Amino acid sequence: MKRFLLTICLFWGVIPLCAQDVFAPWRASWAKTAEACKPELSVETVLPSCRVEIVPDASEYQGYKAVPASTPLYGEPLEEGVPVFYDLGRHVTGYLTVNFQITRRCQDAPVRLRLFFGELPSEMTAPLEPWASDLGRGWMQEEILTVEDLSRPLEIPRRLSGRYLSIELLSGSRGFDFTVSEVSFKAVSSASFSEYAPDGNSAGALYDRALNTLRECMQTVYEDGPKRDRRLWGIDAYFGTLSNNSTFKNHNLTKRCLYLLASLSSEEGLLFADVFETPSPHPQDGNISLDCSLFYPRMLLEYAKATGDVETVRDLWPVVVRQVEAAKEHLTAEGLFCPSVTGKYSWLIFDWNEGLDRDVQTQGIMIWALRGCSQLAEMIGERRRSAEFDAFANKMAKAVLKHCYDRRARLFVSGPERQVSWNSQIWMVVSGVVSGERAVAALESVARDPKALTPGTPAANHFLVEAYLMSGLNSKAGELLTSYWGGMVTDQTDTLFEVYDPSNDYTSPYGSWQVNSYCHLWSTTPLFFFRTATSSPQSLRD
Ligand code: RAM
Repeated sequence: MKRFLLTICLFWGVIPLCAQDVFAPWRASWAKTAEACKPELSVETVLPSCRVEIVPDASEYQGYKAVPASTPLYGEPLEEGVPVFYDLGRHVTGYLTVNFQITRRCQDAPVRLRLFFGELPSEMTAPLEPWASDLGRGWMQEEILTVEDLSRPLEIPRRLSGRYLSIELLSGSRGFDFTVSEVSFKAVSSASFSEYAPDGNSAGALYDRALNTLRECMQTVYEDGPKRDRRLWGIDAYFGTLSNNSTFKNHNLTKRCLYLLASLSSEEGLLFADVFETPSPHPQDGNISLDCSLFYPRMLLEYAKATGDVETVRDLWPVVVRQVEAAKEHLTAEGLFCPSVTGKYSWLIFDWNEGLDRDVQTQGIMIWALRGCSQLAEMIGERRRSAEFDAFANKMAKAVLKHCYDRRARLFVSGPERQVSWNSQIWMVVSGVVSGERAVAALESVARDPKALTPGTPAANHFLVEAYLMSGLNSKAGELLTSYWGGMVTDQTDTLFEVYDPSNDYTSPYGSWQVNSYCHLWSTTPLFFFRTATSSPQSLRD
């Protein structure tokens, strides 16, 4: 209670906001709680299901597939320049060990090997040079090494994530031959490997892939993608919370992430968009994003709704209030988001969508966050604060309806160019600015506009499903889950992707599809929709 009173003092003027570190009274305790919530990782040994050949097939995603090889799993002597490929049978994250066996004479020279670990068949044969991405080539799971003693297990220290392995002899010796005698992989996750094993759930393959993806991303934090970026992002953790609440219910993982983000916030009390756990917890400095920080109250709300843990809401209340108060500095007096007031934020993150005008979207995200803050305030008995949050949300809703709603076209337009985008309509529905017939009209009007910018990521499409469900357009929600997420279901992968464009297998915000993550947390929320929609009066399946 003392902490809570201190909060009241801090945020209502008794402790001056000009303090060096606004969260100094709580930061150490938040870090301690985050550490105390660190989960143990389950470990499962996975052996390859078979040797495979990577063959072109225009009918497959990105034009390649892995087909079982006629050769035995082990025993064939490695030939220089001829890689051998293994399929581990499913996407795994963890640590690889390879054992070798001399098949002719004895080792008389060190050998140079190239190991490559990938998520898709196409990754296994695609050239890495010239490197085309603006992200580091280091993300590619390629290990070039010299082995002096093939009698010892080769343990790769780097954590790997994917499904396919290639082993290539770059340089051997005429004096002897050797083969791979065993490949084994220690898969790790903070989610159980047995619970919720693919059960042919009525949603079938999509549900199973979403579950596999979630399990892979649930490490000692919610990782956005276990191959890349391998770290805690505020936005992705929100989606992970929804999916985890609907499946594994490892609520301590969510709690850890909430406390870790809080403990690593800036001295001005702003949340960083992403944080690292190692070598010791630290934020990606310089990466503070207004829209990302507004997902935090909603993540806390989903955690609190699932657990009833009001104490944590109270403990993290200063973080919630600070994010919203700071965002308010970017509004006009009328309550309209004004991006020109960049201030403390480095960028707006939501949705990889070239050319998207984010004014209306950010207005919606903030109203959505405020509505969440109002519910959190109710939970901790702060009725006056709850009413204040709602009143401010109403003010912002009134302002965006006044300035950005095109009554003739019956949809919202964003920015000085009055841009029409799906994202603007989605966020005006999700935030409750429009509902009922007006919400349906906005979603149907934008669908009729061929020039309207479409959602850029599964994260944005998640909110389109939400908008459809909130507008009673359940069959459209079901169609979108089936067509968009269903489009990621291939028999060459068993996870869901960071980026997916039904019209272009090679789309990438990074300049190279090879560095895309094909196992990404924000794509797992069919797990949430299948669980919650079936409990709603109108199921996704109606
Ligand atoms: C990339 C990843 C990550 C996302 C950020 C905004 O780094 O897709 O998951 O949260 O962008």
